[in-house]
Amino acid sequence: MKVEEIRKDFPIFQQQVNGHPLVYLDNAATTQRPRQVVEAVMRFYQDANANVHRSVHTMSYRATELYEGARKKIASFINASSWREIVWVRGATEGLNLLAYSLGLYHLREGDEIVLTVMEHHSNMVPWQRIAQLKNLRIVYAGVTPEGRLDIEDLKAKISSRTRLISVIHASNVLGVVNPVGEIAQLARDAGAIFIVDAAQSAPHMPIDVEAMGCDFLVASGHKMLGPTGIGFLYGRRERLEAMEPFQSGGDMIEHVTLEGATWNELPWKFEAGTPNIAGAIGLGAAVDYINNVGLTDMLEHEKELRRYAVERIRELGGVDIYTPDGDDVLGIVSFNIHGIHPHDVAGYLDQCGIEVRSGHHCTQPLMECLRIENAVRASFYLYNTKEEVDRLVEALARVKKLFRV
Ligand code: C6P
Repeated sequence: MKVEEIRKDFPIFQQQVNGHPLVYLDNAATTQRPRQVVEAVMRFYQDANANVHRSVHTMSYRATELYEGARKKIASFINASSWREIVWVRGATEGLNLLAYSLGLYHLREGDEIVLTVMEHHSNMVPWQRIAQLKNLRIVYAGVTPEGRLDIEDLKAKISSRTRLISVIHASNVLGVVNPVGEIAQLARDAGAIFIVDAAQSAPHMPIDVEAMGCDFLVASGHKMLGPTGIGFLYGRRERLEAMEPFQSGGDMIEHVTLEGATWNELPWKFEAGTPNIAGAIGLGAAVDYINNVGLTDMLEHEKELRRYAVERIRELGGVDIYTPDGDDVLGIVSFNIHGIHPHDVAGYLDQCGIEVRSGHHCTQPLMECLRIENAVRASFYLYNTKEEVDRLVEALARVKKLFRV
């Protein structure tokens, strides 16, 4: 991959932070945007701005074409069988809330069980907990193995005749491990359960094929894959979406309204109430074009190589706990702690060196509890990162160890 060429598309890397060239290693939180994405959003506002679906004028047709065109790009990006299976949402969080409420309120009954894992992001835990309270459902959690992988045997043991739904993180935002979703899809089918995949951390980094995976639903966030904030997508198998009630209600999601009630629009608009994030969807379409041009397979190899290199060099420092397991099933994420230094102090020092990483619980407090920690430092890589940047990270870590005398 021509990383130096790629970096030229990202104006943000031309700046200095705290007197140093910016090293951006917080890509699991949000990625940077190439100028192609920024320009697509700008072009929409400058040349084609209007509301979608509502008006018969030329500008509205133009906006609608761009907006719906972006949806088709997402459908092909994840190999959905139809663009009608792609619902625009604000991000993975809204996608999971949509599912928790639309499925939970109408399709789950008292005593039904939901299987999650302890490595879920809070977004795939808290909405289910709230629905479980409302509807008297039971949530059971599959654990992680000591080396930091999903305990698949435990997951199998947690599936029972009462299991109605299984929802699983595809790639952990802390451990970087990719879960065997194909195998879990088969377990869900055997149990007659709905299967949901949280692809917030996988869709930006590895090819996704929802047909081959066999999931019923999948969610992802645009801002973690070079796209704008406030836009993401929910994939849903057509017959599942057809059978579901809407989440939010208002304009555009209806077919006909009387004073007594309403009927619903066709898919996918049944789930898109109100004026959507038109510019965001168009920007995400441009982001997908950019990723396709570079090639996800090459990106994945590059990011895994950076992770391998970073783990090796961080390990050499000594006095470090690394939570990310080794293996080819691990994406470009390294989570660690330096003995005797609080992760926020590490991240604060790195920031002084122009190096941006995340520290904290990463919205995975139950996973942190399993790891017997409260917080960790996390470096997460993307296509524009380099080995030289990893070197700068490791050199700064060595300095912070000296500074704290550990
Ligand atoms: N993780 C991180 O730093 P939103 O905020 O809706 O775009 O994505 C939520 C979400 C859902 N699932 C997973 C696996 C995630 O990693 C995230 C977001 C960020 O790890 C922010 S907490």
